[in-house]
Formats: sequence, C-alpha cells, structure tokens
Amino acid sequence: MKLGLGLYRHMLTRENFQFARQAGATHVVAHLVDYFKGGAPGAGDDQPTGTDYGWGRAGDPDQLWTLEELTGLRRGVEDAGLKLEAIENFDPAHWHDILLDGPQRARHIANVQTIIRRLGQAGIPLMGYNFSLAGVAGRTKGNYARGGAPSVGMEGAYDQPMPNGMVWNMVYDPAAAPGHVPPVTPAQLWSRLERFLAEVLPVAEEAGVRLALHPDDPPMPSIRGQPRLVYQPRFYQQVIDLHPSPANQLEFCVGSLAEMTEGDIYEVVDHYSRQHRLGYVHLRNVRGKVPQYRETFIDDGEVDVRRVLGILQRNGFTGVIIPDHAPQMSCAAPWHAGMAYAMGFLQAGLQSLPPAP
Ligand SMILES: [Mn+2]
Repeated sequence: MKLGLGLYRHMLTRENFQFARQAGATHVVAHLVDYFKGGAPGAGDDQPTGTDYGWGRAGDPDQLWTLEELTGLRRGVEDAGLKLEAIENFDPAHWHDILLDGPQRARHIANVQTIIRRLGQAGIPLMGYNFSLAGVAGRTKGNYARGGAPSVGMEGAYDQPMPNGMVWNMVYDPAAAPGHVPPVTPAQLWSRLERFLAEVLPVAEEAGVRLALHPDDPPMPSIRGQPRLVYQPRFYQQVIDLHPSPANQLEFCVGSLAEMTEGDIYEVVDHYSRQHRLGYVHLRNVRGKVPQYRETFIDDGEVDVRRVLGILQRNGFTGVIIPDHAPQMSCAAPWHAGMAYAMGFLQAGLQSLPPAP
C-alpha cells in the first residue's frame, strides 16, 4: 500500500507537493474542479461545506482540461519526487446533463470520454467521481473534534429543494429559470449511472484509465429531496455488478462508509477489498452515523484505522490511501497541520503492518 495526499485545485503548487513528500506521501490525488470559486468566503484550505447555493460556481463548460494541463501537472508532481495517482471529480460544467439526463447529455458523454482519453495520454491511471445530484451538501462545520478543532459533520437531514441551474452542489447556470429541479426516483438515478458506465467504461479501458466511484457523502437516502445511490455499504456491490469492466472501480471512502447506518465497517472493508475493485482509498475517522455524525482526528473516532489497514493489507490492496479530510489544527497552517498529523498516523500504521502476502 502507498500513502498519498489529496490536494484541492488552488493547492496544486510546488510547495504543497514538497509538503506531501515531506509528510511521507509517494503519491498525489489532485482535484481540478475549483470548489472555492464564488462560494462562501473564509474557508481557507479547509474542505468546503457551502450554503443553500452550494460551494460556488462550476467551471467553463467550453473548456475541458487539456492534455497540456494534465501533462504539466503530472510533471510538476514528479519533479517533487511523487506520482500523480488520480484526478478526483468531474466539473459539473462538463457533465451536468449526464447526472440530470438533460438535453446536452450526448455532448457531456463526449466530454467525459475526451477527459478520460486525455488522462490516459497524460499517464494518470485513475479518475475519481461522485455520481450524485445533490453532491456533498447538508454538512455543517463546528468545533467538533478533539480540543475544539474545527471539523465537519451533520446535524440532521437536509432536504431544501435544489434550485434550477445547480447540480452536485455547484451552480452551472446562474441564469437558470426560477424554480427547483424536480425529484427523480432511485430507479431513474441508477439507470443514469448504468448508461454512463456503459458509454464510458469501454473508453476508459482503451485509455488505460480506471474510474473510481465515491460513495455518497453524506450517506443519506436523500439530500435536497433527491435520491442517492451508495448510502449503505451494500449498494457498492450494485455498482460493481452493473458492469463487469475491470475499469469499474471504487473510490473507497472509509469515513463515508462508517457514517452509514448499516453494516460493520471491518466486514465492509473485507468484502470490497477482496474483490480487488478498490481504485484508491479515502481513510479518515468519524463518530456517529447519519444524520448525526462528526469527522474526528484519525486516532479519535469509532473506526480502528489500524485494523482497516490490516484488512486491506491481508486482502492484497496495493493502491494509494489518502487521508481525505482532517480537522483543522490551531496554528498558522491549520489544514497542513491537520493533514501532517493524519499522514504521520497512517505512516506509522503502514510501517507496523506485517509484510504483504
Ligand atoms: Mn471521501
């Protein structure tokens, strides 16, 4: 297993690559969607939570990530002695009508196919994605973690209807007509995922890229009145069974899985890691279950993270683990201190494992 660090778009700098290497990472997962554009101010480097209008504005619908941009990013990461393992998340501007089954769906499928081909050409092996209408919405921030450290959680259901022009917790069309996105059924949403996989996975296989699906965060059966797909651990199996392609993989978020109301987290990790479908792993800790949970320091939640590492090792997972999120620590660099703490813990956990089978 390999240790990586996830970096948001505005943090893809030489200094942060060096920070990642110094913290023991050998790999980087990069976000190219700018979640912080036009959103709630004052978030710093912390994960966004946003408002009823989401995180902010989606990107340029006519500007896909270019091969030069992707290759340049990979080279920058490699110059710091690291490897670029994955890009995490599509921009709603590029694929909203795949999620919404809207009039531009065919164009958006072509967008995603182009992006995946470019990842392959740039030598980036994984694309993480989150097939969700409401996206990562409905979470709150507070001094939830040990010592009053700012962290993220949930304090109840969130079903404010989603305004038109918005999907995946970002605004792609600020000029959309007033009104709300009509709710769909779970069956409709599953069928959208199935069609997406059927059209995109053959291209991914050809490009040498694997697609890795994040479970719903937060894992509620509905957010903003819209259904969600993977809000219990068993629904991950349904994703695997939708398409037999080896490129159909999971962005295996242990924190989100632990927030679910069903399942034993160690059995869940065992069940999915033995199928060899984990693209990469988000490993963080949490207390509670939806709709009442809090993200904690990695050593301070209900998940025995070292036990999770042991199961992954035993089942032959050899991919990358990133800390996903961490509470912010009281100092001049709250995000970096929180991540360095998580990285040190994970590094010690990895070093204390028995040799890989
Ligand atoms: Mn995650």
